[in-house]
Amino acid sequence: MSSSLADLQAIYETPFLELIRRSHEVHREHWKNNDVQLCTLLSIKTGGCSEDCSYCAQSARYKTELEIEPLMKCEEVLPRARQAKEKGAARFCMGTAWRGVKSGDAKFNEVLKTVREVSKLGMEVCVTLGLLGDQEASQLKEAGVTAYNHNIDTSPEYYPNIISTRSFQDRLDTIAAVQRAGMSVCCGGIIGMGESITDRLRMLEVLCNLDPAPESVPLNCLVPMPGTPLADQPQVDIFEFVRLVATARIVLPKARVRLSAGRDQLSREGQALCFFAGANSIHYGEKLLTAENPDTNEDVTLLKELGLLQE
Ligand code: SAM
Ligand code: DTB
Ligand code: SF4
Repeated sequence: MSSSLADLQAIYETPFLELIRRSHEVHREHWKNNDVQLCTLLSIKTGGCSEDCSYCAQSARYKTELEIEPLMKCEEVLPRARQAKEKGAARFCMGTAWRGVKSGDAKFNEVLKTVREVSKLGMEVCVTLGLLGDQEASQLKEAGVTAYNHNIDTSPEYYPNIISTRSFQDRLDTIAAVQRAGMSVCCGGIIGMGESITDRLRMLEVLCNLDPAPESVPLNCLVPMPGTPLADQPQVDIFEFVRLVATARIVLPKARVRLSAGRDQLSREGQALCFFAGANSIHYGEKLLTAENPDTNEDVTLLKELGLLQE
């Protein structure tokens, strides 16, 4: 559904209970089985990244507490993917601290090998490797990637305050290459970086005007990482977050709306409100890429109590 900024503002500003009533209705209409998908993340190349994303602990430009690790080999990744599946993950997403990938590069070839093996396990396979072009996208698709995660992060207007080494347009170009190769697009952003509500809605405007709309929309609350320029940002207000989830659900009815980073700062009640408003996926595992994530037992308990665990 393509929507203008004015449409999005009108939705977002609806009285709170009316907004979540409406988004819940949209949700039930499009998602008959009302479940929450579990997606496990694994950082297969951690730290030492050339880019300057001001939220990221993995950028080599900031003095963060992170230890740099080399690219994990296929044999090291596979047991982690199997374990994720055994614990109930329906999707496995592998991330690298890279600007992007180039066809023919030995490290990219290693990732392709890993994808070929992981895709045999029967989960949805997602990767997030940074910028890519048509050739790289086709190779990933052929290896068995089902979805490519590449976030626009924020509004086009606020973006230059956050990243200088890759443009907003670079991101749109990568998303277009992913679409041409026939992979699903997982694309969302981060809130809590000092942006305005209008910026958040502009971000949703860009997302819901992608054609086709993204299959998955991760909504991250900034995890303020020590040493990064955004280390001291205050926590996002829960009602602002729920409003954004509800607005996303209404304008992107068929997308999986994912509660991504920052969920360990949300209460159980806060998460339940997000699920009611239309969120239907979480990252599941002890860690996100490098940051903390809620304990898996607590997540399972919560989802069971709410009757939302995927069969
Ligand atoms: N290097 C690749 C890239 O930037 O496209 C892939 C990995 S990158 C870590 C994936 C996404 O994680 C970023 O686009 C951003 O939206 C999110 N992210 C990274 N650090 C975060 C943080 N501290 N808080 C919230 N989200 C974060
Ligand atoms: C997304 O939007 N969020 C996930 C996933 N896609 C790859 C990553 C969140 C990273 C949070 C910070 C960290 O773990 O370093
Ligand atoms: Fe590198 Fe990705 Fe982190 Fe940016 S978000 S610094 S590209 S790992």
